[in-house]
Amino acid sequence: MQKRISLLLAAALLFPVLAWAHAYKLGSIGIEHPWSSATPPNAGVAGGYLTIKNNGKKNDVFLGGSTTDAARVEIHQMTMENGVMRMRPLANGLPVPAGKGVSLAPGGYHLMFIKPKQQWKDGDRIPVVL
Ligand SMILES: [Cu+2]
Repeated sequence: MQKRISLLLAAALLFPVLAWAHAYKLGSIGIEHPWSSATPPNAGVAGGYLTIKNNGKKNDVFLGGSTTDAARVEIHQMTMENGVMRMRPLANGLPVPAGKGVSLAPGGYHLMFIKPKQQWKDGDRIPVVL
């Protein structure tokens, strides 16, 4: 059973300063398949996933986002340490090299929504500004 919540991405053009180091390159950045898993009641966090494509000629950095449905949004990296899955925030953002794509997916990089304001149910749509 896979429950998926779509993330409604606000037009990045309206909020370039919040997300992209190089706002003038927004035209070359593509966002694909944003989604989140459903949460149990009173969940402390929720994961968000998407693919970012940089079709430009310059490297870029994904710096994060915001949403009205959680306290804040972090970019996390999942790693194995001594057989235990751990995750930590990426303090300097996630590099998106020129001509390449980066996927945020379960088990790897992901958006971490801290303190969702209500339970996220299958079919919900969560607005996120990147
Ligand atoms: Cu996380």
